[in-house]
Amino acid sequence: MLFPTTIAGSLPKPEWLAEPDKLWAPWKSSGAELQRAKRDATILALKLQEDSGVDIVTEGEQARQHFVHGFLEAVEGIDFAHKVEMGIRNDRYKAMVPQVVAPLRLKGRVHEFEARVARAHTKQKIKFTLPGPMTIIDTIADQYYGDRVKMAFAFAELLNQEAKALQADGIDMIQFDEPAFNVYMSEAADWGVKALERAAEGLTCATAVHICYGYGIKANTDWKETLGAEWRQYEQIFPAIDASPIQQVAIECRNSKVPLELLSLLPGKIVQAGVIDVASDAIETADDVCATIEAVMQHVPKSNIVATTNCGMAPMRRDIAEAKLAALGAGAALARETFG
Ligand code: MET
Repeated sequence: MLFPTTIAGSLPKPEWLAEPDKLWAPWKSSGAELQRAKRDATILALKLQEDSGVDIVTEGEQARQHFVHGFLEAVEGIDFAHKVEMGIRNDRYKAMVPQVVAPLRLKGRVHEFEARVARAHTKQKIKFTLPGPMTIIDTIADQYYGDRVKMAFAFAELLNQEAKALQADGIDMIQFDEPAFNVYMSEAADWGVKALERAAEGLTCATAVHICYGYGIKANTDWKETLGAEWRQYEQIFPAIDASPIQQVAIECRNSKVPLELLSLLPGKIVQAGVIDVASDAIETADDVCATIEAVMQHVPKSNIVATTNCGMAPMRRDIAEAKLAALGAGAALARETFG
């Protein structure tokens, strides 16, 4: 089937699970009650995607507070009690981040609960997202390794363990989120892609990397204002990614200043093209989505195009996110009809 659909990963959480309309939303309950709420929200996220015509569904990242820290919480060797302020993504935001203080090890499984809930409640293909090694080390302080690359590879090993376990849980695609690639382009090409390959080593399920310009939060929209008329960050990293065994690349296209001809630097990849803007509350029409797909088709063979969202919808209003999901499904269906 042409133009299968998926999402970057996260959906907003229901207000009975976490405080609405924000990133890092505090949970509304704890213990067994929180666990039940996470399960219910996961099932709801699957249902909303299925009903909207999303083909490769996710668990909506309902069981984690943040796309990076959801993983870190399961890692031993990190001191969460003494957070320090750090400028992250090249000082785009100040964040209070935990510190690595000892050798890194997984305490156990990270996402087994929600992966199993998801597998039990949908017959569709499931994509599961994990933060990429470079993005992780840009979101945590180091008091132990003394070397960014060494620490990234230590995390890559842990990611690999969890990714293999997710595959065994029945997950069909693992996507590593690497927004940091768009900030540290030469490091990304130099060692970031290799760390990603380590994280994906030995996987037999589909693999993807998501590289975006961030959530629709103010720090990001302000940053985008400084990037000029043409965003060419992808140009520096795509050749290294195209040469890697990672099979799919998720990028942003809708309302983006990325020149789409850069996609021709990925001749060997499936392109998950962002056709839904997460930085605007305006709901795309099916025609908008179809037009973005048509623009991508000028540079990517149509059989290699998957339609997705530019980034996660975690901080968005729920009604808007749901309308955008529906637009994604309807727009891809229209594109199939028009270009099939
Ligand atoms: N998988 C993450 C999400 O969908 C991607 C975040 S990249 C800033 O929220």
